Amino acid sequence: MAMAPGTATSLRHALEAALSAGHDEESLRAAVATALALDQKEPSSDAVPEPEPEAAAVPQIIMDCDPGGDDVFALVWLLALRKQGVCDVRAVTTTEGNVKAPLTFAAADKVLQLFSSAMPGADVDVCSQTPAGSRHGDRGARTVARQAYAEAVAEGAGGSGDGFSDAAHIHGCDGMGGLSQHLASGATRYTEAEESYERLIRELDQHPGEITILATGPLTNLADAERARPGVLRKARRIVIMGGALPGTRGNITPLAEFNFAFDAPAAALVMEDAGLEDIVLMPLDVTTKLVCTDSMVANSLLEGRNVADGSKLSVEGMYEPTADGAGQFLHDLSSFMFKTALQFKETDGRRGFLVHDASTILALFYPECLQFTRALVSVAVSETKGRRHGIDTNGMSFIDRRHCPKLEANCWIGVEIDAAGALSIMIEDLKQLLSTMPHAIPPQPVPITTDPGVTDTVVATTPAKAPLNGAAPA
Ligand SMILES: [Ca+2]
Repeated sequence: MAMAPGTATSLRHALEAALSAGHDEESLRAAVATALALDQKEPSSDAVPEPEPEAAAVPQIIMDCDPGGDDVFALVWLLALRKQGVCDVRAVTTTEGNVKAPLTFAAADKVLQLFSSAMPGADVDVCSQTPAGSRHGDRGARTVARQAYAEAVAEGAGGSGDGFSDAAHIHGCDGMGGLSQHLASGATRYTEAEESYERLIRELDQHPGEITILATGPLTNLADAERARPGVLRKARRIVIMGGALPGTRGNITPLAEFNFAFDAPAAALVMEDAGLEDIVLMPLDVTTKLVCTDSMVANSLLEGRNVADGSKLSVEGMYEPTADGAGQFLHDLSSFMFKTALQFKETDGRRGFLVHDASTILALFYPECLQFTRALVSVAVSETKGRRHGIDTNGMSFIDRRHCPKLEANCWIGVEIDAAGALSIMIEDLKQLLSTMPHAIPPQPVPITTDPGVTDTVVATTPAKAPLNGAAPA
């Protein structure tokens, strides 16, 4: 590195002064050192400042989700990576899926509140989805529709209990095993939050080529964005989707279809086929059903030393607090709930664990070395849902052409093999690190907390909803 002019001048003066005074070598060294130190403290005005190193660009992420126990784990993992500084989370856009839209909004919002103490001042917006009939109306009409829908959902309307209209039998009536009643809400209500698909459009329009979308629910919001603004999805830097099942892999809502694709098959078909995307990263059941997060991983690794039993560390008010123990307790209790339903629906080969399907999207983005991919054109069948007569139900079925003939088109990189043990150990370690960064106690300061009594506080699920007759087990 070239020496700054001021430094050379100071050194010369120091050397000349020391030599003229007849100093010995030690004194000479001291004089030079003093000159250098002075020079560092008082750089010459004509010194050229070195440019600040540019911050490395990290993925700018929007998570589109329908929490959902495994969505919750994926979201918390994402927060852990944000805490590590390897990504930014611009928003969470919620969609109807595992449970109704007011409940997926509440679940995402409450989880973000719980972990907010890990990232003070870095709030993440949660966006909500208006019922389809009013989704494209004016703001007033949407608010009215959302309010009415939230009240109806709070009263238990909308679920058929057949495993097709939602997946509350797996995830609990509130999407998180009835635990939401013990979690504080943020300041924004379901009725007031930004519309999910409009947030997607806004971000993609304002930051073309920069946004990565992790989609872990039905693709309704992505499809709505594309319908409202054709071509907008092509502005995404990357779209990673948990969905589908390749031919030969059994579905989890029908023998042929995966839940996210079947729940809104027209949306899945639009995103996969009609939007003109060429590099979707798709994580189908072929790999996600290998991600069994076990009791041992949670109890012995993630929560090592925390000594939590079900609900043992709730506050005196019966709430999970935004502390390391409170968040650890929540993850423990959510896992315990998911273990039970996973066993009930025979998802884990008898192991006490649950499938973290949605965490596969985090894996694909940040730890692709745990995966092997194939390239193909994925199509999605759209047909009239035939419910339990599933022997002929192809709705939401995804398929690829495996014949050895030239392929002129492709739209996906599809995860086909996974190092599940490696993937799960990484997830657990990242989650553990996040917990370790959280405070051990709440500082005594007023925290603006509101609740949404019409939605979140009246919906209490301590047991799974009515079991579906088809044995469906969606993500
Ligand atoms: Ca999901």
